[in-house]
Amino acid sequence: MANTLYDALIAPHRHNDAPFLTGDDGRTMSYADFVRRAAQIAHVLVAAGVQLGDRVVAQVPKTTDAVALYAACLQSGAVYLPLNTGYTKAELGYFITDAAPRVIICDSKDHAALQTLCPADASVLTLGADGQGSLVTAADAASDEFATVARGPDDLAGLLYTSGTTGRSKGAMMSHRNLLSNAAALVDRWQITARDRLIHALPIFHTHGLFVALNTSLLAGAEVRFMAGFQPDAVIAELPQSTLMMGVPTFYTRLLADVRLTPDLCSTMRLFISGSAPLLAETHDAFHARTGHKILERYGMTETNMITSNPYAGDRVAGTVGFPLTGTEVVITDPASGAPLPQGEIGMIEVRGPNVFSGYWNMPDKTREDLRDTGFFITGDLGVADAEGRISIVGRMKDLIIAGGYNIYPKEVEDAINAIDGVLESAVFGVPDPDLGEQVIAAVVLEGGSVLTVADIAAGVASGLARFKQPRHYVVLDALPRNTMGKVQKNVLRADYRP
Ligand code: MCA
Ligand code: AMP
Repeated sequence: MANTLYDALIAPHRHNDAPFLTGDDGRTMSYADFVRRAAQIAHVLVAAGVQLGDRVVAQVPKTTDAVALYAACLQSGAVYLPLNTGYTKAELGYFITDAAPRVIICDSKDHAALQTLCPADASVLTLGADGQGSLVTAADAASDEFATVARGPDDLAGLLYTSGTTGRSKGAMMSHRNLLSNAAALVDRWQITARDRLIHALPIFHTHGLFVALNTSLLAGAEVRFMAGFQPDAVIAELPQSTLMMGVPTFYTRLLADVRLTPDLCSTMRLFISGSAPLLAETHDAFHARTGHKILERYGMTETNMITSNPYAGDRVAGTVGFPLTGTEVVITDPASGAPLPQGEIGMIEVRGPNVFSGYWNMPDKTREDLRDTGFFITGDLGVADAEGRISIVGRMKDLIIAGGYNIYPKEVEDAINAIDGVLESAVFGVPDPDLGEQVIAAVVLEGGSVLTVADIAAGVASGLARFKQPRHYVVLDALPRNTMGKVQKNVLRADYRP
């Protein structure tokens, strides 16, 4: 049966004995083993009741079986829904209610908590960091041949939640076409081949580590050194055996802080890629001076996959995100009217192409707001194109903080703070951080007579929000600065509390 992504990414490796994933324990899963493992897991999903188009939630540690689970979802016609392992039970409850999955796969330690959130017609299976769990046991006993379920280019392959300015996360519906077209454009732009060995230290629950890094490797047949997380020691040990790395800017600033980073260490490396957050020109230049490599910066979003990239062969210009990928159109528009602006003017970045998602799950109104009838998606990022068409991102229309490549929407954090008894209102904003790019600060106004302390507020927030979203500092103010229209002036707060 034809299945767009499975046929392109996984089926061709059925008899490929080349290494695919090598974990921190030094064990390698070959491509052929991977294909067989995916088939075994596909049997487990079907036995658990998964049918065409059913969502499969995965909140699992980074293991090779977690990647096989993604492939198994493709092969069985399910929709893969990965979730950040840092999410609290309150956050998970929202996603599970919204997506109504048939199966939830979680770390063994979270089984009891997830069981209480599990819909009546769904079930929970486990996959732990040690590679053990009920999913593993069942897969070990299953056949390693599975009749691939038919899926076409417009069918859903993934549902990725992305926070929003309204404070409610939205599920971006990614089709087989969206993912395959983008992987193909990136393999072409970055010239990835079966001779590459990728250092993979990103989480696999977001577009960057999942689709950008793994779909391109699968398409090209590249080898992946699969690390549980970003540890400079481990990356430095692997650089001399590798050719490619993809990371967020924090990876590069942390590597630069290590004296072992030298041109010799990087002599087999072909390409360092950065994305998910702005790469400072000073980081780009310092990396070049230290290693001789110009980091290639690219730009993307969950809803669109990758949009632009600096060239592989041409000039990689610091502070710019390069040119639209093949097949993808970018226009810069007037944020108020939506009309295209003359070249050189700053405006809203809008994107159209086979990479752009089909809409938000269960949110037709929000989809209509962000996705025009013409097919252009309104990114919320402000940019400018130079005479050659090279794009630079100069700001954001959306109220968003990016820390270490993770997105934090202030509204969601403000809602959590405002819900605490004794808080009148709050404003959450980002300030520059040398390690994570930005860090989260909260200005809080208490109700008259409230005896709340900062520790009380921090504890109240911790119960509901993942650690990475929690403010690093709180300031208690008598009133928030507002303009004459009554709007909170976050620029004033940012200037006042800049480190
Ligand atoms: C960890 N912490 C963070 C972050 N990461 N806090 C804010 N922002 C973060 N990104 C918390 C930890 O819980 C811990 O809290 C404290 O900060 C210090 O942790 P540390 O050990 O330094 O963190 P780490 O484990 O080294 O992680 C930093 C990291 C990681 C390596 C930068 O966050 C990471 O891998 N980021 C990549 C995110 C990513 O893949 N983004 C792509 C999204 P405590 O001390 O209290 O315990 S996809 C996307 O954006 C689009 C599509 C695109 O274009 O790619
Ligand atoms: P996400 O919602 O996690 O998909 O994050 C997408 C957002 O990350 C984009 O809208 C941008 O604001 C930001 N982003 C991604 N890549 C870059 C980059 N290279 N430079 C600046 N911002 C980026």
